[in-house]
Amino acid sequence: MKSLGDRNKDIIARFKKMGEPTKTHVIAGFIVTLIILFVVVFILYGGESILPGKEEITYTIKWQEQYSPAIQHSHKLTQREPLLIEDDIIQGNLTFIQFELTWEDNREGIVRNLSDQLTMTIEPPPGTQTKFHPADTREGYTSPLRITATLNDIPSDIILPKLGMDQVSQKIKEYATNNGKGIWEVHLSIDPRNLFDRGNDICLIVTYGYYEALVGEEY
Ligand SMILES: [Ca+2]
Ligand SMILES: [Ca+2]
Repeated sequence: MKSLGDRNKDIIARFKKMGEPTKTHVIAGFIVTLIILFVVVFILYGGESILPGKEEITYTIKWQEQYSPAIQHSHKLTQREPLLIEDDIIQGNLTFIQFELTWEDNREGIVRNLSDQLTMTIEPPPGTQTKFHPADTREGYTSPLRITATLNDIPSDIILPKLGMDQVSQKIKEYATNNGKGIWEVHLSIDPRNLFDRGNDICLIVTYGYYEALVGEEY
């Protein structure tokens, strides 16, 4: 009986004796077998051990400011009946909210400072951290009257190397804020300032901005 070493020597000796075309066939067959083996391993193990893993993805979070469609309120405002307009803002991550009051005096006085005088006062939802520009109470003779409340700053972009999508979602939640969310009250009153003028038609336009996360990935 031949030993394993002797058998290997026989195989090598036979390979040496082969003609060149036969040698090429043997090598080609060996390469094809290797490729088939590789494909089988890839299918069996889902390629996870061969391709870059999830942990090698770098996620980036960029924040983009979006703007709401205008909310419009049209009303008749009289001296006898001041108005209270309420807007329930359900959007989170607010950057600002703006109130713009416009009107055209139906009985304009000859003297400019006898035109209708309108007063707008804004009451934010309880506990809101905000700054008003120019102020939360605003009086004026000329249209429009505009008050802007600034709310939350847009966060800086974030780079998250080697983290899963779950942790990215968690990070986005950490930057979410409800500051400014809720019912905003707008108190309106008018002084027509001439005898036969009872008040005026007014239009209040409310708009707000908010930030949203844009997630990108790099390998
Ligand atoms: Ca008027
Ligand atoms: Ca008037």
